[in-house]
Amino acid sequence: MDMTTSFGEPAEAANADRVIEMTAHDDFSFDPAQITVTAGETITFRVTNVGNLPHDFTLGDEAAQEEHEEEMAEMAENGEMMHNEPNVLSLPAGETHELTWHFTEPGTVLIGCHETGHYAAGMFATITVES
Ligand SMILES: [Cu+2]
Repeated sequence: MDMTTSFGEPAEAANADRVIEMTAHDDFSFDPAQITVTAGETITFRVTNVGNLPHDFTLGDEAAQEEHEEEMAEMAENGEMMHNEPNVLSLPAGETHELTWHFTEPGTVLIGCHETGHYAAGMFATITVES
């Protein structure tokens, strides 16, 4: 769980200030698609894949999204599985998983799905971190 980034850091679910329920859909969307949090808040995202396709949930700024998109593409080519990263949830069809994150800096953070083609199709949500 050791990961500190410009967009925050992983946190324990027990320390969450609130829970945001989200769904991932086969039309390449997350609901809600716009989320507002406050810098300093710790949020548990409880995410359900309500579709039939696998999806994932990757929290990070634009650079982190692009990096993860490349990693996923390489892994798909090599037939590898995604390893555990504290800012990523793998969401098989029908499953619900949780990720808790402490937001430290004001700015914009994205949630992207990096199954092949999904992010490019617009599968992301935007988190506005207010000061
Ligand atoms: Cu997806």
